[in-house]
Amino acid sequence: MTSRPSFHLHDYLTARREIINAELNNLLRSSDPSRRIVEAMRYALIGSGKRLRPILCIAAAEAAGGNYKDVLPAACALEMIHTYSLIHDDLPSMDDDRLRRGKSTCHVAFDEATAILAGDALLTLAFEILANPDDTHSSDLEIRLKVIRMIARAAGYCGMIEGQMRDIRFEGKPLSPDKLKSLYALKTGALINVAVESGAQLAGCASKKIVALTDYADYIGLAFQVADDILNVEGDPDRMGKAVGTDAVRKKNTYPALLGLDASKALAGELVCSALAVLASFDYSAEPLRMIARYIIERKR
Ligand code: GRG
Repeated sequence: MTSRPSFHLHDYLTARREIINAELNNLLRSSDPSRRIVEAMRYALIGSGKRLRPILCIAAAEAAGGNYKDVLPAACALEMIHTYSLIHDDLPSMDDDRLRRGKSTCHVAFDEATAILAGDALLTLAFEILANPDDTHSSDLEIRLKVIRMIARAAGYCGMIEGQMRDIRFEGKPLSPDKLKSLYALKTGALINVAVESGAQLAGCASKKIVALTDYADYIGLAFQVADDILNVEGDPDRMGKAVGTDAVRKKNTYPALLGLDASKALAGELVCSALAVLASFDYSAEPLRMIARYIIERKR
């Protein structure tokens, strides 16, 4: 009898990050690096990000029987969209943060106008990559079109942007747990969900499995945000590469503010258990997704 190979999340994350970072570099290489806009895009994109969304896209493709090569451009496009959202979120007109990914935020390192344009440029480049006709890996055009639309909706005014709008509008005004949950489903959950679904779709996953994978993504998306709220209270700013304690200062609606720290930690644990339960019918190929679910609430950054 052959025994199952043991799975090491750290090695998996390191290997996938290397592939993603190399491809992100490659995708920006064609642009003249001395141009100020390219310099700002590269500054924000290349560095110490966890690459969670592209890794989820790849892990979902693998769980669906596909290969990382099938989804690498889409995975990189998702990281560009995520990075754009961080650049804009850090702007003086939004959260006015000075530290991100262990270094000065883009508008501090460059200037506000350049940071706005770098965010815009990463967002549009993401869709240029998704629609690239020379990408021979994911050949089914109907699926690619569906994925492009899904990603646009998740990032746009019915997804992440609406979540950010609510976050700003409700700052300092108490929200019910249900309203906070739907705000987070939009602000953070939508992009995490579409990372998983696009990976599965591009790998040709059967629709029944896609339902399970998107349920998994909903659970871990919320768990990720609850963990982020907890880290904002008790995380180590040096390890996280960004300021902590900022949510309380801004009177943001968060799970620790609403439920307290202990109940928030319990909730994060329950969400991960639910995420694992919906993957019960998946074989060993879903092991990365299972381990990532656990990592999401155990991480220190
Ligand atoms: C400005 C359109 C627009 C949207 C902003 C996602 C978002 C909406 C803002 C980010 C601010 C924030 C702290 C959100 C909470 C969760 C989150 C998305 C954290 C950052 O993501 P990580 O931890 O970051 O995956 P890295 O740097 O590892 O990629």
